[in-house]
Amino acid sequence: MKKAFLTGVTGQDGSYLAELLLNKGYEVHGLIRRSSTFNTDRIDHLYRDVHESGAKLFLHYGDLSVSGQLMDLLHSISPQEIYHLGAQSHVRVSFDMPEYTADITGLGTLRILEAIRKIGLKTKFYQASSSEMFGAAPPPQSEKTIFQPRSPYAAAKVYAYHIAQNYRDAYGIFAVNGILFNHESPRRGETFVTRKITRAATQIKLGLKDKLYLGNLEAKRDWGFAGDFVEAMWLMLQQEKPDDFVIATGETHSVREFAEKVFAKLNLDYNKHVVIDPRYFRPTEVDVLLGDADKAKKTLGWKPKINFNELIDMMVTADLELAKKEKTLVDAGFPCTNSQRII
Ligand code: NAP
Ligand code: G4F
Repeated sequence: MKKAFLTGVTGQDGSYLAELLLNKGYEVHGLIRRSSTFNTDRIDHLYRDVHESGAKLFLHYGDLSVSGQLMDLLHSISPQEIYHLGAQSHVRVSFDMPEYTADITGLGTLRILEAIRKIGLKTKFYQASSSEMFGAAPPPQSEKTIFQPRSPYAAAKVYAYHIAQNYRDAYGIFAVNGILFNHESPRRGETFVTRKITRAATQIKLGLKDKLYLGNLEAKRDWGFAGDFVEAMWLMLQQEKPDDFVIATGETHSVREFAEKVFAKLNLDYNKHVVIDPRYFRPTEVDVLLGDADKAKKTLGWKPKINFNELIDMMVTADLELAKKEKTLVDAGFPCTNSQRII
């Protein structure tokens, strides 16, 4: 039985990847952070009590800032595959917390690579690189495009990308960079723009709120489905040689278009509810991301299964169900706190 170690297992991608690996018969070990509230919602459906026989998902407390403990964990688990997905992953927040972002998103990668090197672990390593690294580079962006990072997050990811390549060249570690364009799902964090829109629009539909405050509506993104994208991660680690791959749908849409489609699907007038709030503008913006995933198609045989409209349908349907549950609570006299959150 193959063993995989995942950082970021409680995140959007970690949950889909854990599902995929468990379905393939892997034993999955995930790094989780201690939190005063539960942070395992996205993987609770996968977890079986370790005291029961047949448990295949094991969770370990740790943090990407603590190298000694990462080393101890990797030494004791000795996984054949490591998927490093953990990061401070929010671009806007990286302007508020640049040092923390550099530490976790940049140096976190180095800490794992150093652990692999020092232990002498024979393992394959996946680095969650990002299309945000392309920044100001004109579209379409491919593996050959020069990075022009536009945020502390992107700069940290560029460091992580290069250090993964360096450890591949210097120490022969099987390290790959998956340069993934934006990917979304009903499990997307609620402060990323797609989910923020589908959550708010469905709550507006049920009368739970009236306004949705957004920043730059003209930015364009190449949005795919997270469930499709984690398959590409796995495929990259099944290759004989380590290499770097762009993963994208090859279509780009503006934030405005995404919001208009969501509101139209719910028979709502977008103009009555969407309000621009400059607090969501970024000091420097990435205007257009559009990926060229030709190399992944040819080498990995990967292509996305869910298109833009299907992604919107999936997210709106799931969030409408969530909003209905919230409405039941509100009607019963319990406050719905979601609309009060700062996102
Ligand atoms: P996400 O939902 O924000 O998940 C991030 C994960 O990292 C969570 O499990 C989080 O734990 C964990 N984490 C954060 N800080 C940590 C720390 N100090 N120590 C240990 N774990 C920590 O992100 P995602 O969308 O799944 O993305 C996965 C990875 O791909 C990230 O590296 C992201 O930067 C990258 N990426 C994402 C996209 C995208 O469109 N989704 C595109 C390209 C690249 P908690 O649950 O406790 O917060
Ligand atoms: O949903 P976003 O916050 O995603 P962003 O910045 O593209 O980053 C995501 O994708 C990257 C891959 O390219 C990942 F590496 C990263 O970890 C993350 O998953 O914002 C998308 C666009 C931006 O241009 C932003 O300015 O939407 C615009 N936007 C407009 N109003 C907003 C809002 N973004 C957010 N989060 N909130 C708003 O109210």
